[in-house]
Amino acid sequence: MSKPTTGDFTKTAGWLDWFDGPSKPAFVLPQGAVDAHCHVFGPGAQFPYAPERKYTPCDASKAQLFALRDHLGFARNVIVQATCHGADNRALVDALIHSGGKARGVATVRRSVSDAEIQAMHDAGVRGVRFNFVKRLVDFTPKDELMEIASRIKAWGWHVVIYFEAVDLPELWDFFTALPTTVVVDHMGRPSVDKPLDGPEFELFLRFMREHPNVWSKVSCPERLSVSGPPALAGERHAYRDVIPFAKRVVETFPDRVLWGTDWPHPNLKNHMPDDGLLVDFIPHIATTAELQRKLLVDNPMHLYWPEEIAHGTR
Ligand code: 0GY
Repeated sequence: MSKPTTGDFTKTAGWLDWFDGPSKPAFVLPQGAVDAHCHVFGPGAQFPYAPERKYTPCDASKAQLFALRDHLGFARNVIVQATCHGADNRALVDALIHSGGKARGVATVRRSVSDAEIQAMHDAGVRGVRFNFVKRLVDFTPKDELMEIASRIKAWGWHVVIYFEAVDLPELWDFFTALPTTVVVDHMGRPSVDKPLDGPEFELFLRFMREHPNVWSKVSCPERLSVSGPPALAGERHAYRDVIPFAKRVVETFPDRVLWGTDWPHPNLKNHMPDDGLLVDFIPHIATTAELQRKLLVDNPMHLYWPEEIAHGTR
């Protein structure tokens, strides 16, 4: 997978470029594996970034994403709208349409979205909306607007993806537990992995999942959550070790409600850019049996994003 040196590739100061030439993972993904959290950005000249964005990403095109998918051994992608594109889902929809059915999406919409626009996004492959509560990424949206959106998209069989920081879960609990759809949490609700695994913060997240069977979690983004960081030695493949007990606990406690994704191209990371091959090698540390791996990477994402293929046995 190589980057264009001209054309749609723009490097932006203050934001790290994504990792070029990711390694080939040692872990062989199960057949039909889904990268259930990744993004496309721009190209900005064709799909401009949102004026209200809090960061400007590097362009990361659909062709580059699909090349990474093939390189790592994934069969499909779930492309998630990131805040830098606001509620303008054109880059996402363009990628879905050109994926040959191998990508589905999660959009961001406002209250003003029309039923015809929702239908057009559905036809392109959108299956959910994302509500982002991370304060460094977005301005506040009133909860009544979000609840209205959730109630509307439910009619299309879509779900809601939520992104928040662990410290904000108590305040958001009542809103989250009132959502009328399946609810998918990004990156385990961003636990502080330097706090105890059995401490009150992570226990609250586990309780959130335990008491609400409609809540799922992505056990993704060790590179964002880790305090210990990437491998210190070149060639070492065991990275982000401090995140393992947290992700493993979620996978083993809720094996039928977990998803995994690369988060490529890792927007808004300022300290280091992960090698996507190393991220794939993180998976067998958190899903330690072939059965858990198949649920995490194939069965669960297929259930949520391509249910018709399971129903018709076309997989
Ligand atoms: C992620 C994480 C981040 C960014 C966004 O929508 C976004 O801009 O989600 C982040 O900065 O933590 O999932 O891509």
